[in-house]
Amino acid sequence: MSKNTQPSGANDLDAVIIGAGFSGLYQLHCLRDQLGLRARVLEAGHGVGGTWFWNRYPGARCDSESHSYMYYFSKELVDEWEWSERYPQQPEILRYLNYVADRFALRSDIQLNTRVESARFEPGQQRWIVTTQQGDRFTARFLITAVGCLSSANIPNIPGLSEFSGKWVHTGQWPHEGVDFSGQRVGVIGTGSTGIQAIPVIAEQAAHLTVFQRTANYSIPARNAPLTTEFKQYAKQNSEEIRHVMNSNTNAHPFRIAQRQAAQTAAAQRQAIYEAAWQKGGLQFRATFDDLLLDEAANSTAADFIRKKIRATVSDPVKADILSDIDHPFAAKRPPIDSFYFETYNRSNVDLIDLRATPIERITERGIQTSTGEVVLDVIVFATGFDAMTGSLLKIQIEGKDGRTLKDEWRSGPRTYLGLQTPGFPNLFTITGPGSPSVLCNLPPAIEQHVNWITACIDHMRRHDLRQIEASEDASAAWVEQVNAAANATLLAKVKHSWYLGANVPGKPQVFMPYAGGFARYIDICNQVVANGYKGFQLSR
Ligand code: N01
Repeated sequence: MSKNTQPSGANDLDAVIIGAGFSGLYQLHCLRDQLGLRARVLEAGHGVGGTWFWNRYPGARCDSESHSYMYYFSKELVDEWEWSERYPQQPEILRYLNYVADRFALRSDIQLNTRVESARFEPGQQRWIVTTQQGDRFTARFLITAVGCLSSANIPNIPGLSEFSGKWVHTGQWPHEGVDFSGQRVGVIGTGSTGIQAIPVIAEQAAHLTVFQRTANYSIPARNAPLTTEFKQYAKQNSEEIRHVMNSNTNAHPFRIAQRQAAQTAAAQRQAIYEAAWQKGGLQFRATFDDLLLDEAANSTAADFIRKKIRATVSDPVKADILSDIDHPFAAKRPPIDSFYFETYNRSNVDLIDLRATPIERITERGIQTSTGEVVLDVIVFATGFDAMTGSLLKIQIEGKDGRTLKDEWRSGPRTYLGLQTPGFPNLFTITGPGSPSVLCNLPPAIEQHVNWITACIDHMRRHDLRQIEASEDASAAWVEQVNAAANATLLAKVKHSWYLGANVPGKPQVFMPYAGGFARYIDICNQVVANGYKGFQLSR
């Protein structure tokens, strides 16, 4: 970077970036190609792609619409790339990210098969010392984590798993050679977004599928379809407007939340609005009214509508009861969208077990033992989610300026300023970290905003000959309060068993992690911080 960093060897860099997914690729491009810094991405996988490199389960597809699930920083890239479907499948997104890596010649500065083990800030040198499992050692002025919010697999500790004689897999660590379900008796544990995508596809391949459901879930039909030529043209010709819409609303999706209230709308009209949104499909259902996440009565109008749809779709009344007995407000947990999920329960080869009534007792050599009997299985699929937002960060031993580790600092929950920095950890930036809108958003725009902010900050430091930036304790404490207040103003905080709160991982502190005040407001706050001389950060030479 500047004259005062003076790299002395190949492994002495201006910046180390951990992870080669959407975040890491763009951060490398910005630091290397815009600022001219010596930056390297360290990536554990043997390919780029992050989430989309690992999550190869059948039916893996993005819930954001393809024309919004992409980078917008380069108009040429927007014009060159063509998506085939309304929601892109995992292989297509992986192809896109590989295309980006080639298009911007990023590979020469990405080191694959390299898992970062530890990072320690050396206050005397004002540099990070980064070591990897493979035995490399790097030093860098800046350390930027781009490890993803949903990348640390949560495999529940069910007794007996090691005795199971069949095959078991977690959806987030899917074997690259695939899993052949033909002729197999398969059990899927989990009915979150992932399970809801995988179950219909596995049901078509397997001899028999048993779904183990702990918590019933809402889902809206995705209505996936090939994109028309007209739509592809529209998306390219209106890319600036689409980008503007994403950056000026709550969830960074390419549609606006309707400015009307379900609670104030006549029942027949409300029904017609929900029906139209159901037919249109996708996450836009959540945007039909602007009080759905604020008012329980308003929310229950949407929840009741979906429950009736489930009952109308599933022909077996017992299964319909189990699937529609949902214990939380609609969209207060991340709302899934699906392709023929509820219809799948009408297949003769699909059973559903309600774990609330008949919990899993253990895994046996032959299958899964619930309180009422043993289900014999050849394959168990864990669609059981992730140690979200903090899991992948805390697997790395990150030690700040006073020798305190991030794990210690976050013992009672993540404490950040804007999700970007933590006091005590100078020059460490986290892309879409806890305390930022992150998982409540369509992620690529949230990633671009964070990367742009970090890049501009580093550029500012370089131009002013500053070597160190650190979030202040006061600013972080105030921000944590704002994050809590934003969540408490919505129904999101009312759900006790949600991964937004860390409740899905035993022993994890239960703190609402993402910033729920909206993406547009968050952008505004970040911009204000810069306009006020990086207020809340301590910058020093
Ligand atoms: O994980 P989840 P996911 N015994 O945590 C159940 C993103 N995503 O992988 O609700 C029995 O939501 C658990 O039950 P319960 C998206 O943001 C994006 O599905 O805890 N069951 C639940 O049913 C999403 O929200 C895309 O009672 C157990 C399920 O497993 C996030 O990833 C696609 C259990 C876990 O659901 C995570 O979704 C897919 C146990 N011991 C996912 N432990 C895109 O399109 C857990 N469960 C971009």
